[in-house]
Amino acid sequence: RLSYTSYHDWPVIEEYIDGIAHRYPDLVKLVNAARTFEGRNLKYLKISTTNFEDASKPVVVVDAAIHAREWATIPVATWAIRKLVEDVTEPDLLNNFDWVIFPVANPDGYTFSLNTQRFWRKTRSIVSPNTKRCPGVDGNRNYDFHWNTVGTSTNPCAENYGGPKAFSEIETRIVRDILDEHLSRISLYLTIHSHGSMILYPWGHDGSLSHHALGLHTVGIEMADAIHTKALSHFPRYVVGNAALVLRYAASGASEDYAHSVGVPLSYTYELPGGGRGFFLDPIYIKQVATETWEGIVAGASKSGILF
Ligand code: 0X9
Ligand code: ZN
Repeated sequence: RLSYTSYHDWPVIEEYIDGIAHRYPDLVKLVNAARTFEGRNLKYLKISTTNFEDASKPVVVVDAAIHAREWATIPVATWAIRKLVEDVTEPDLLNNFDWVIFPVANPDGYTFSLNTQRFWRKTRSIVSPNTKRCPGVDGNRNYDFHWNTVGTSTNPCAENYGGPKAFSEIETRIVRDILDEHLSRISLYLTIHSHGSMILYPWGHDGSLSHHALGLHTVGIEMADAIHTKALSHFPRYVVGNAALVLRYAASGASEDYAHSVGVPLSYTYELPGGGRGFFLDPIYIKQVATETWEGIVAGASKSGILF
């Protein structure tokens, strides 16, 4: 079992993911999707009480830690695995949905943030000889939806460098492929970020609303309410709304916009609560944030099933 009192490095999390797949072969399928620039495995779990490949149920897709420094997003994803596999308290949610959980979308960046530069955000790829000095691409500017148009940079040294082209990064291509593989039945896509206590929905590149805005907002509120029932007053209450409007900046090439653009009806960015020091959530709050966020995921999945 993984502890929720400290942050773990990638090898520990990788072992946990492998161990779950090994111990629950009837429920969990490990997908070793690809290798990163630095040679780590990009791995995610397919969780299904029947056969995932029957394609009979709606799918909920959750990814975390595409941004390296957003450490607290990883325990949120592994907690979801725990509640679906090890300690099932919502059997309906497990039975009625298939789940894809991708707990560390950017293990190279996460490792660099843990060991070398706490506030590292991007991947670690060297995309051309002239990016050797400034490696890495902002995964959340690398998706192919209005790519490289707003809130993004063409300077490889910038924090929000969108990459030499859309989907230049293996990390974002894997998420693209997950979405593509199950598109017709993905009822909910959540990408977990930190921080800010926000639930954000499309369109984040220009602040306009999609035709699904009513559903997006309604389910967003339901998720925030569910989190609130378990939340500590220590953290601010979640704000729900359009990504560009709530954040007060537009940014293109983000995954929640992309997922929605290809047809996922309910697609959100979660910005988890932050500690007093911004991206650093005090480890004493890891378990709290993991359990309260799970309530949001539960609410979102249930509602997505009704609407689907
Ligand atoms: O800017 C981002 O990539 C996200 N915030 S973060 O602080 N985690 O970097 C927000 C993305 C919001 N979504 C869109 N702009 N579509
Ligand atoms: Zn982020």
